[in-house]
Amino acid sequence: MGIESTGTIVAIGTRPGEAAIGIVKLSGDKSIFIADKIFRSKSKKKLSGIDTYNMLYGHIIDNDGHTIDEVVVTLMKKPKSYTREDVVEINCHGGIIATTKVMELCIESGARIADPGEFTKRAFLNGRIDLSQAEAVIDLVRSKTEQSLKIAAKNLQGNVKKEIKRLKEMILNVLVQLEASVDFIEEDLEITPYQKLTKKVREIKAEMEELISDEKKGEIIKNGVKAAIIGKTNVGKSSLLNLLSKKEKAIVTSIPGTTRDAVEEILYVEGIPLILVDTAGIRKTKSAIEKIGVDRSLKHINEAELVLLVLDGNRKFEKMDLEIIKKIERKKTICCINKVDLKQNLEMESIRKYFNEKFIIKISALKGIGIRKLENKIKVLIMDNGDLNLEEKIIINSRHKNILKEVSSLLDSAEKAMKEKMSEEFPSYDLKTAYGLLGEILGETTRDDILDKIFSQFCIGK
Ligand SMILES: Nc1nc2c(ncn2[C@@H]2O[C@H](COP(=O)(O)OP(=O)(O)OP(=O)(O)O)[C@@H](O)[C@H]2O)c(=O)[nH]1
Ligand SMILES: [Mg+2]
Repeated sequence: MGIESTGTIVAIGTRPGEAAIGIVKLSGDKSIFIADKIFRSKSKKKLSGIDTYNMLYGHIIDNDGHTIDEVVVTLMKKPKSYTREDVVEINCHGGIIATTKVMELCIESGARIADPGEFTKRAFLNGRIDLSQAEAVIDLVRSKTEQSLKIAAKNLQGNVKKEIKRLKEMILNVLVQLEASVDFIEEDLEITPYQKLTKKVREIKAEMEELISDEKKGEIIKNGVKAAIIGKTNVGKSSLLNLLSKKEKAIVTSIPGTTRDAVEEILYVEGIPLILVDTAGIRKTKSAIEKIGVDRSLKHINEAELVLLVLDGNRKFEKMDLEIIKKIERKKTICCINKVDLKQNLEMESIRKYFNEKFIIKISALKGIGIRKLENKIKVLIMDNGDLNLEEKIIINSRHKNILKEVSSLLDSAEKAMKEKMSEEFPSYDLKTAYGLLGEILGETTRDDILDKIFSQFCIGK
């Protein structure tokens, strides 16, 4: 795709298919000219003759003079438009034929079809937004929860941009002082204000560490967490999946070994997207099919970040329960004692040895008992006790995080150089590199292939 973007581009900005309206967007120098060629307004006005942010009502006419659609056309003149170029939006009646036909007419009149994300790319190349804001556009489009939408909206407003600029400023400040000290006291390094500057570097690093640690929460909100429901057969795993997802997704029967294949469902627990898999009950079996299912359960345990272990409160603690517990030793686990509506025969003392009391809870998947509590525990465990409220925080993405990690180790190196009283070129070099790296977050110094990768994630017409 190359990083420049030239010519006048056109795309259908709405989803193809039956809908109330469909929008064809034009951006570039010839937008107004092209639109005027194919559009006849009721009032006989031309787009070239009206002010920006005005609309005209009329018809799109093809080369043979046939009416293609009845439309409303909006004009947004440069530089106050999405791309900072002349933009024309043609609101057609929804439906794939009308919009496609209008787009084809635009192409015949000199536009070219836009690459995915090319409108946003132009907004970036023309300096209206920085790279973190362009990334926020993708996040906004893809948001599946209210929280992730809020994060994306804030980043689109420049939350990340402002913060990174501030950090850059702070590094620059240290650099300036470092270089100033060189000019004045060439021989006597002892007088260089290393101590003061080391402290500043550490402060900058601490701020970055906070951004890095909050990133994980943002990632969870955006992409969800993999969780697996596991346990021996017939304990109520599928019943629990159905209850949490409020659907009759998995088959429930009183026959042990009902679930053979893993059943996956995406659901939201207190705003956290959970990719929850119900697995085949683990037991020793001679059935070849069930064996495969059990193997898959073990694989899901490995992949899951969170495990919901289900035990049957009505049955005694068995060797198989213990074997399963051993397999999940290092996993974040909530131990769900199911079937509390029945007589309890499970020896609680054998369970308490393995789990934190806080994460043992009694439920009934059949009657819906203890589910609110379970949902709350899931949230607490996933968020490391932290609050899910990310409104006050700046949430960066994983690309930003990787850059910040590099920057952070450069700051370490600068700090070390100063502590060891090395000559100032050394810390200065580290800090300059760090400064440049931060520019990659904003798109100032980002390599073309990375830019291309980011913009290619967009849908066409954005
Ligand atoms: N009384 C009572 N019965 C339950 C409860 N939860 C599940 N059951 C019953 O236990 C039986 C097994 O439930 P499932 O959800 O199929 O159990 P499972 O763990 O998925 O079983 P497999 O797929 O065979 O491993 C069914 O008859 C359920 O109705 C509960 O809380 N109380
Ligand atoms: Mg099942």
